[in-house]
Amino acid sequence: MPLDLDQQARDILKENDRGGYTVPTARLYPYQWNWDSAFVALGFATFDRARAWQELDLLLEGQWRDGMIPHIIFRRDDPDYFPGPSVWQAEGGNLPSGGISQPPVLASVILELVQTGDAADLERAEVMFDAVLKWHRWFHTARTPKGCPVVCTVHPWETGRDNCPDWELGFDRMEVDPDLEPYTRMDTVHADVSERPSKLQYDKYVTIIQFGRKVGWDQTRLTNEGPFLMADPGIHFILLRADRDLRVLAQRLGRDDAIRELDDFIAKGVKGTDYLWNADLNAFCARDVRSGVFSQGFSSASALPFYAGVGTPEQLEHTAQHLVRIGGKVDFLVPSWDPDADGFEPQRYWCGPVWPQMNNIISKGLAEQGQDALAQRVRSDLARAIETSGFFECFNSRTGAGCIGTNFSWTAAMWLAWASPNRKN
Ligand code: 9WN
Repeated sequence: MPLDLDQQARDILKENDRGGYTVPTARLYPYQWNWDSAFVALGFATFDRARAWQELDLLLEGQWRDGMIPHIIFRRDDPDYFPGPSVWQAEGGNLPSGGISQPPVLASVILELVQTGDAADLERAEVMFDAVLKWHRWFHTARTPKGCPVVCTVHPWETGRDNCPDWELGFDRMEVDPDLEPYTRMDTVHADVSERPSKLQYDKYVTIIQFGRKVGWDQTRLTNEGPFLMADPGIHFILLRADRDLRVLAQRLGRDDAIRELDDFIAKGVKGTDYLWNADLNAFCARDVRSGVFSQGFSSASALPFYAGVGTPEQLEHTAQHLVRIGGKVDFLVPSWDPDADGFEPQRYWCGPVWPQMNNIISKGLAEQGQDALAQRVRSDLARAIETSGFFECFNSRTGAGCIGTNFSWTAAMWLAWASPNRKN
């Protein structure tokens, strides 16, 4: 059976190929998404390395002049998705795009391709280095409000964890724009409404877009004056890991000129980590920046300090204990939200399902830090969910049933690159 699944996974990536870039799934997400594409490149690399690099080339085509790599690149207008290019009206680069970014896994993916490849891979990485460094600099400047010790986020979509209950804190502080333009959601045409975010959440997502438009997508203004400002352990830990990986790449490439700047980014990330430590819960949690209030649940992003190589021995021990506790409550680790916290729903988008790409980076970090049993469980739980249900976008953490998008690119990629028993990691 696994061999058959390997073939299915390769077929999904090829079917979702739109000529050099891959859509996450047909209809529901008909464009190129930022962190999806990075994970997808790892899947392609298992059978077509040239295609893997092409995916990343096309992602970089969407980079803005200020350095941001947007969360979506719109190469055409597709009526299947809301909000499309005419709603965003964000033109900071050469292609129409979303006006926000997404978790910066790109540098880590590039390093992985280099470490598993040869001189040709290093050459491809060299061409991309400056663009990626510019993106990291953008996070450390445009998304770092004055006086704040960590990089922040202005929109739940930027975190990639759209309707995780973490973001209710930021949403509670904001009003829906009284001049909200009428809109028609398309996600609920393609997916079950019980698995998607609510109407009020969509109204607030669109309110932030309207603010972005009002300030002409000036990213510093969006950060400092926008309606939503939270710190996300996901972006924080992923960026810290990516800064470290970019530094390793700089050394491989002899780019000594970039080392000091990367060291500063890494030092800032390490120092800022305690800002996200919620001592009431003994966990790294999202935090509303303007009020200082912490979110009160362990999300899948709370499990990433291992991946970032940061945290005290006590903080890491508490984090591992949370995973053990949660592992006793669900059949499939790692749910996107804490089963013991308010708002847990094992089938509703980021309120409780298991996400393939999150399991990958969580498990990678756990394995690197000697947490072998947990790392193995996180990997085999995802493999079991895929074997049980197929290549869904995410999976109900209690039953393993597939949720939302089918024939999903990052699920296929994570199977090929990591979770398949045929894969020797
Ligand atoms: C908004 C594509 C993306 C993922 C995100 C996931 C979902 C979009 C949406 O789909 O977000 O960016 O419309 O729901 O939450 O992580 O990148 O797969």
